Amino acid sequence: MARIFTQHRVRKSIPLAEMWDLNIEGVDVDRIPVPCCIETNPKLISYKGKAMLKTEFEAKGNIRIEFSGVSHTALVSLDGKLIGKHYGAYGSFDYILKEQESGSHELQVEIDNSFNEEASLNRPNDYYSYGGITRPVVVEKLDAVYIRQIHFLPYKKEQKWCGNIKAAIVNLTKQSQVTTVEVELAGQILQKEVLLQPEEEKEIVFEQEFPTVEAYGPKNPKLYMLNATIIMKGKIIDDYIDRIGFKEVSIEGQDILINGEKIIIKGFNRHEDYADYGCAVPLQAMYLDIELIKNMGANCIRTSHYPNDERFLDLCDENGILVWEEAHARSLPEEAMRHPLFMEQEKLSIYEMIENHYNHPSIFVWGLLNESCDYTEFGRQCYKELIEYIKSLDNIRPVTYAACNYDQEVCFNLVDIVSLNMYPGWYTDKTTEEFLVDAVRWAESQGGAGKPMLVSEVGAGAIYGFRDRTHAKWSEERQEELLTQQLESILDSSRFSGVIIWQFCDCRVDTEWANVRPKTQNNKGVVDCYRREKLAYRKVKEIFEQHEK
Ligand code: ADA
Repeated sequence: MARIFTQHRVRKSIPLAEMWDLNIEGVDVDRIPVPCCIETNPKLISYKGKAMLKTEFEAKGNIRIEFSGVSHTALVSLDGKLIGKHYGAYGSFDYILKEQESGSHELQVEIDNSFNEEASLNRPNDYYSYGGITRPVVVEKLDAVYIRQIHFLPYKKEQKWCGNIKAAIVNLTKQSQVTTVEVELAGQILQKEVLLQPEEEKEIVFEQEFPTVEAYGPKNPKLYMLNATIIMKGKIIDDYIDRIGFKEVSIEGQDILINGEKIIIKGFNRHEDYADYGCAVPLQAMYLDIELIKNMGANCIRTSHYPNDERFLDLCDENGILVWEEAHARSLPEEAMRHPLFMEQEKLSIYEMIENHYNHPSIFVWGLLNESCDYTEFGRQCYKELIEYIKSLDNIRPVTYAACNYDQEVCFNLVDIVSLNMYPGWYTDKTTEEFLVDAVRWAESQGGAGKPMLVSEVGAGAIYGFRDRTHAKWSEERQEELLTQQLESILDSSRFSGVIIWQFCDCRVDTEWANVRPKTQNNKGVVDCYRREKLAYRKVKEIFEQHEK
């Protein structure tokens, strides 16, 4: 996994070139960095279709190839042989290749970012479906046995912190193997002897009290390194390092609690989108985003509308920024949810999100299906099946989704937190106060009675640099004025557990949205796509800091 800390000291990564060959029929571009959106090349700025990327690396024996994100479909071949196909621009996936010949190997990835019948979650939308290997790729050398995954679950027992550690260990050989699994965490060393049958995967579970650790929270994002190793015949042959936090999220009546303390959410929706780099946001830009979001006094980010690059989640962990992470989907009508591939593709996005991001202490809620069909019996069955699937993967964190069908909603009784998107003063003349009264009525009467409520989207558009004394629509003044009214009303309401502004930064949208999106961008950012502050930036900072809790 590409992380911002060292994940392996023993397991070796095989170096990959930063520039790969690129081949698109009829296009005169033959090289590209990885990671990178193909749209970064001016000749490909609006390219939709297939592209072949290729590189070589030296290896032998067992190897693991991991892609943190390929947008949106990847056909992966090694030495001319297809090893897998993956759909989903925002999930990590990997391939294990055993007993490779020693020498140079050719890795080929055919990507496809076109809107097509096999990509149920990518449709012309109010964000852009970029193309390319948009997140890091790693190739690792594996020994006879390796650690596939570690999940860490912190919990309190009689006021003491405890941890449940699940390690998935895989025997890559055709012989049975005796190994020792060792986990070191917060000064404690846990060990178990394990017999693995040929090619067996086994889950090893440790339960342990950690009486001296500090809790993880927004004000004290205390992280601990969890170091797991596989020992065979007295030698460490594999390791897996992760960072964890001792945090519990719970719901008490209408309140969301972190470690037993009520929290008021003051957050931003953030698209992974940066000017000429598209969704392949460089780490430097992620770092800048976190610093700007912290500077405005925010304590939360919603990864609208897909799982994020894990390095960004690492930054959120380090800074105590709470994360609402959501599976990929934006505003799917019933016909899109009836797509024959929808359910399996949405479940894959959910699986990759939770399986790979489970340990991040910053994640306090899982989200899904933003503004989708939650107003018909069919839609309700989809939400129900998918929420049950989320809970089967993580039955601790609460689940929510951002709703906008108001008095038509029929799914509020499926979620732990009722979240609503609203744009008073922008899409409707209704005031924020009127909207909040209605929202509570809709929640109370449609299955959400007594549950915590969040305003998951609120905001207004502004074209960066457009200043206007009349506060005309799209001026920075108008955005500042509307956000002021919206935020003050919501944060003054005791019935809501907080607000998530739409949105942190402007982002590119598909050309089909150009009629309603000046510059073919969603301009509701408080900074533009180059992170240049609009008037609203300082106002949000002032309001969030006034409501410091
Ligand atoms: C919706 C949607 C966002 C964005 C927003 C807007 O709430 O969830 O993705 O499209 O509206 O800007 O109108």
